[in-house]
Amino acid sequence: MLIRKPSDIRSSEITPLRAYLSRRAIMRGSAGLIAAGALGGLSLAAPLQTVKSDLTTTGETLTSKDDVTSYNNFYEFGVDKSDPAENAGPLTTSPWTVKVDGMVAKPGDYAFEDIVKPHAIEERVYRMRCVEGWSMVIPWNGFPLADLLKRFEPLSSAKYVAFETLVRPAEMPGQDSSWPVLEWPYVEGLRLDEAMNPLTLMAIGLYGETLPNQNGAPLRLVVPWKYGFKGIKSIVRITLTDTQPPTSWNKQAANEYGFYANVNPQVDHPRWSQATERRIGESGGFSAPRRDTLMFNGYGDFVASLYSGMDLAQNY
Ligand SMILES: Nc1nc2c(c(=O)[nH]1)N[C@H]1C(S)=C(S)[C@@H](COP(=O)(O)O)O[C@H]1N2
Ligand SMILES: [Mo]
Repeated sequence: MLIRKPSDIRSSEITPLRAYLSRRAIMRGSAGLIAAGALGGLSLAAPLQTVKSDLTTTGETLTSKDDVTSYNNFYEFGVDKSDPAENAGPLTTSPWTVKVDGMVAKPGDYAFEDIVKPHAIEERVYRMRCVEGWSMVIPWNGFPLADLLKRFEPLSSAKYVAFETLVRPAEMPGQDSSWPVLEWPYVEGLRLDEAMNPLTLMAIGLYGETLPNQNGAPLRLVVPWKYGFKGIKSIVRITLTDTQPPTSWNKQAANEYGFYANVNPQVDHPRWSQATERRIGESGGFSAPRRDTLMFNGYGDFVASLYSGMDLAQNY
């Protein structure tokens, strides 16, 4: 198996989304399963056809693909930054079904292919800020969550969106651990207006290829003005509800991780300052000068109005 970098692939060879989706369908056939097995648990990274987006962040140096795919938080695969890249390869991501339920006119079990098919896949560069104090700049590929939710026709009573990650201990060794840090499934949520904000992305890829498993294949949330833990990976359920949903890190330590989790350099974590951050991959490594963290991670023009009148020290 020859592995080529995306830069080696001529644009004429880039698989249009429809061809990629049908290839996924073929992979589900028995011949495909044998072929997948022959790859020894390597996940299938397919090039994506993408369109430019006005909402992309400019003027930032991209974090290398190597750092984006090898320095991860995905506790279902272990708690060390290297665990997801080491352990997530064998995760089966096809077939993949997302249950949509709660306060929607069109609930159902939707195949990943049907979730994605109607949407143009955008390239959106976003700054990403982990609550632990490091940051990256990642070229995501995906589509606005708003466009997806509208297809399910939320009822006027719906006020929040809840998300759940897959539970599959046989393929997720962190869920099999005798000392789990978190309760499974990993759960997250957004207020409906946050979910409908144009910046909120359903990502299916990065760097122009389908998501590596360690980054949350086949689909995950990306909310660039919030701490990284809001960006729930490998989503299998989306529920519209009228009550604020529980969230994994809030359940684990409510005084440290709130529901909102907006990036805010003025509100420190109880155990460390949030005023500055370390950009992963910058020369100098851990001793490189830290950058100032920006309010709403620099996306205040788009989202500050969502929180007008709210005390952000109380609603952390
Ligand atoms: N299901 C699930 N989603 C998750 C996590 C996790 O442990 N499990 N970690 C979160 C945290 S803390 C961060 S910083 C981001 C990291 O995303 P990345 O590895 O793609 O950079 O994923 C978030 N989504
Ligand atoms: Mo994080």
